[in-house]
Amino acid sequence: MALHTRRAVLGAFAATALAGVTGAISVRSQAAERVIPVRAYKFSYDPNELVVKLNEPVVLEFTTSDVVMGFNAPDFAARATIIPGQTARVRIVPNKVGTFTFHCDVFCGDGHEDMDGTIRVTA
Ligand SMILES: [Cu+2]
Repeated sequence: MALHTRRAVLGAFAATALAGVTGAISVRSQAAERVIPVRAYKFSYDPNELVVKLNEPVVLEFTTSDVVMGFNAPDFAARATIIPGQTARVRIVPNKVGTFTFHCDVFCGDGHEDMDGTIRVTA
């Protein structure tokens, strides 16, 4: 095989491989759910108001570098234990419009009782 022919073959292969990757990404983004990163601190969440749309599934991703904390949203039967160095994922499908409270349900220190936030579900 002449050198220039081999290059052309390799080029075609690279283009095909790239198209495959691009295709995979676009398929994935269509199916991917909205992710909301939430950082937990002693004794707050950032952000502490999560605004989501009715019936649009979201994945909350909790991280912390402080101590073990919790997330509990009783209106959506959702909870997680947030462990330093790990990511805790909670999937919620907001099925009602309104403002709902979530709170920390793992005792994490003196400010624990005030550690809360809201999920605002809009139509
Ligand atoms: Cu706590």
